[in-house]
Amino acid sequence: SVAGCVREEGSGCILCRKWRDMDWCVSMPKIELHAHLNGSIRDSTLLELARELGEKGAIIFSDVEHVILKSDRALNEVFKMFDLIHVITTDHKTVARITKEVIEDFAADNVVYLELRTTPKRNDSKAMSKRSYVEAVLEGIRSVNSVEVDLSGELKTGAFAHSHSVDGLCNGIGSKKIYVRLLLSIDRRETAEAAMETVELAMELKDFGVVGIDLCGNPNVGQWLTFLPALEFAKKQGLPITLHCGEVPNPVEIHAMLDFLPKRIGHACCLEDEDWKLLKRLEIPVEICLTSNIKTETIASADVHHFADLYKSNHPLILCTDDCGVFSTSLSAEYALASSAFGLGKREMFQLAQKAIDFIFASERVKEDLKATFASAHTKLN
Ligand code: 6MZ
Repeated sequence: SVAGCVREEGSGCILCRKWRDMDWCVSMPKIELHAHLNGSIRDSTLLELARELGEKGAIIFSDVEHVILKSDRALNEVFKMFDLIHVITTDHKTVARITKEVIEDFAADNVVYLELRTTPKRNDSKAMSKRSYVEAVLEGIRSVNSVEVDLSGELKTGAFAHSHSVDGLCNGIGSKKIYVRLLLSIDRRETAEAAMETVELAMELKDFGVVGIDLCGNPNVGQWLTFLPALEFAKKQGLPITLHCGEVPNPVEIHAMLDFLPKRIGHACCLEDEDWKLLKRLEIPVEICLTSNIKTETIASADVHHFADLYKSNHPLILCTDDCGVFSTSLSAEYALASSAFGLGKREMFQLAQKAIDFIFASERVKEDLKATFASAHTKLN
């Protein structure tokens, strides 16, 4: 039982039951396909880095402390928060550090395959190019030593940590392993040239863990046509693409995005009837970010979320976190939320998590490995 245990006739204590459900969601292997690196930073790390910058006089710590700790933010405020985070995480060493921690946190939550996305950033004052930024991210991935990391088939074995309560559950051999792949994001504030540079970089790093391209950023900024040449080039080169689509109402853009036939889309909050029909006909998988959509007030509440309709229609969808730092969530918490809001039982949650294998951008070999991981976890969990 948990602190504050409340006895309830027949079904036991609600708090204990919630606690047990969350525990079960943690113990289940999961696949994360929509997570932004700079949105997934631990609050404690952000505060520590901000305090250091404050001591150097670069920022005023007391001004940013409450901004970091705030958890409910409307959509436009979220992008201001990202500007602040980017000031805090500018140099190569910090980029590597946050990457390492983000992977450790997803692994601790029993995420067995993580497609982490991030925007390669050029910053002349830090001698940072888009390429050196991504190299710092790769360095961070390679420095993880609390869990076995598979980055592009290149296996890095560290000292396995068994300190997490869920260790050993997901691959059935008593140790933990996480596949990490990268998506390079194009930010909607960028120029057509910068977008093309990101795609070229992704092509160069295809053998080093980069598996695709994302278009993200403030949906009220930028024009679809600016990014189209770079995205078409990526498609021609065989790079899978996912688009943030319909985070705000923009019928013309939403239609153009669906016509582009991306491999997946993220959010899909503000589609009109015609777009839903098209989306379903094209069977484009949707990355669903419940907490993010609710906290940014893109969707009023879980019970009116399009998850319900898509799930009922058997449309391909994947539960994701978006920004687990900014929105104080975890992938397990997203499953627990889906379970309570839409009445999903353990069997349904497991099937939903397992189905995500079909939509990853990594190779068939990885898909086969993940199928084995889920099969083994299925035996243990049931
Ligand atoms: C659109 C988002 C986002 O790339 O610096 N990002 N873009 N909608 C969202 N919903 C809330 N959440 C995050 O990670 C931070 C960047 O990810 C995008 C924004 O462009 C943000 O600057 P990286 O690692």
